[in-house]
Amino acid sequence: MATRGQKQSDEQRLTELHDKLSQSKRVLVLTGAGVSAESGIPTFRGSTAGSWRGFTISELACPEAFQRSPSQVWELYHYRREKSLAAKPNLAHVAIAKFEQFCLKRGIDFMLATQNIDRLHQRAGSSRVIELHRSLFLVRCTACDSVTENYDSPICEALRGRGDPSPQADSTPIPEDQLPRCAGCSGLLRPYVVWFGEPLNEGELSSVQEFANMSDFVLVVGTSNAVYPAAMIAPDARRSGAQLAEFNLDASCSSSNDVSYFVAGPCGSTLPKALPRL
Ligand code: BV8
Ligand code: ZN
Repeated sequence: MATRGQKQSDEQRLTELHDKLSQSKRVLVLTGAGVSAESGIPTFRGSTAGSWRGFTISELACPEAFQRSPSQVWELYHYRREKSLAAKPNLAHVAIAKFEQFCLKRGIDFMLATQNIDRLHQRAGSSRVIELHRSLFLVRCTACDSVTENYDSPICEALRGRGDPSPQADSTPIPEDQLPRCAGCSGLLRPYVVWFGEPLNEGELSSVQEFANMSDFVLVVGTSNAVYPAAMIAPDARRSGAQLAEFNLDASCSSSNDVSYFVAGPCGSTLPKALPRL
């Protein structure tokens, strides 16, 4: 437990960070699953991790799993789509959106890059979000490759009531012709997220890397920094001269051993204190 003296110095550090951010010229915010944890969306790793039928995320978020069982993979993504649609942005998403407005007004270059696929940043009012792993609300046809946005709930009738995360849930495969299909060619649709083993959008990734490497500050929020290439962004920026400020429940997840500010605690409480707003 923090002593009174330590609490005071934590507050002083937050004030110092707040002041430095208002005087910055360029700031990148990089977020991960922890930023949505207080909206009720489970993380993948750490103490707030959820589990879907006992699988790890990398066992199902890959092309091989979709090939083996499109029904199982669609159940997982249907479950996550419905969970995200029902969730509300929390105080951390709002603090980041307000900080963007502050930066815009003050002429500070600002970029938000997220590993999340839930679209909660956009719903909190962030205007330009780089979605490194794309989105739960994009689908791609496996036959004609067309990509479309899709917010249908459920995405198809056969998935209604399916996707229960418990290992005892009904996992009878849904026939492929009843899974989400392309409106143009009737081909099987897939969730258009970046799966393990698939490349990120090269242009977007390099624009984030370039921005990070020229930033005064990179704020690393709610990520275990375990997934590449996103995990390299903060340490590379540090080597290029950016200061890192990290917001996480747990210091052991640090993105670099050279973090200027480590802010421990739920980011819905810590970010509103650290980020300037108008
Ligand atoms: C690729 C979308 C190349 C899908 C996801 C180098 C070294 C080692 C391995 C690799 C490497 N390079 C590539 C790899 C392989 C692999 C990889 O990184 N593996 C890891 C596991 C070792 N990477 C890839 O395959 C990538 N592709 O490199 O392609 C290529 C090039 C050319 C041609 C072909 C291929 C693609 C990776 C993308 C995977 N897709 N997401 C989906 O979600 O279904 S990643 C997955 O992890 C999640 O979805 C999420 O987006 C991502 C990152 O996780 P985090 O966001 O950090 O979340 P996590 O749960 O881990 O942590 C949460 C944190 O929050 C915790 O620290 C917790 O303490 C904290 N927290 C909790 N609550 C709070 C909080 N903090 C503050 N406040 C709170 N309230
Ligand atoms: Zn098609």
